[in-house]
Amino acid sequence: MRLLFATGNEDKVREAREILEPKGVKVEHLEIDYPEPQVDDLETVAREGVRYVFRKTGEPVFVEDSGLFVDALNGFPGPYSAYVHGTLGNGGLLKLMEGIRDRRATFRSVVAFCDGPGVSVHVGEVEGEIAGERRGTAGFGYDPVFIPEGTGSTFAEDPEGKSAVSHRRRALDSFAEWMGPSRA
Ligand code: ITT
Repeated sequence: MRLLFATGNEDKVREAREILEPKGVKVEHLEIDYPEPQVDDLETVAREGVRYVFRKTGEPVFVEDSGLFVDALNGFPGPYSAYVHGTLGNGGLLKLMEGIRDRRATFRSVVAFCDGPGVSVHVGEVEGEIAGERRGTAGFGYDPVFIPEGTGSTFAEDPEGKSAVSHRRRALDSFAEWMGPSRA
């Protein structure tokens, strides 16, 4: 089965392919900008985004909205993660965390799929902490500063580990399971 993935982020497409193609789902990148309402939950952004894209294409399509929620910052940057990464970057996040001992954070991914009137939503999360400094060169975005629980390595130092436990892996596994062998 072939599915469109509407995103402006090539790295997300690469990871979605690694996760879905072994399950028989061919992921095709649809580069399209969809309006992202400035609301504070990822699910609304993903639901509205996928409806917008489905209206345009008429083809089965999914989008994914993700965010990094830092406990000590009351969940910031959360739904504003893309903006914050683009403006402050990882250096800015580390600066905000200076002197903070509680470094717990959660990466969350919301995948929304539409192939008709309804939208199905699948959520994945991974808990971890914000590193003291940038480490590693793989991946993208916040990967050099996020250490998943139970390992000492950032996502950027351990891309295989990332692929096994990431928020995107968990959301897409749940999506693939929902699709089942008959759809996939
Ligand atoms: P879309 O076009 O799909 O929206 P985007 O890059 O704007 O692509 P998001 O709004 O979902 O995506 O991104 C939230 C931010 O979190 C953005 O800065 C990403 O780089 C970052 N991010 C998302 N997933 C990540 C991951 O697996 N590792 C590191 N950073 C990630």
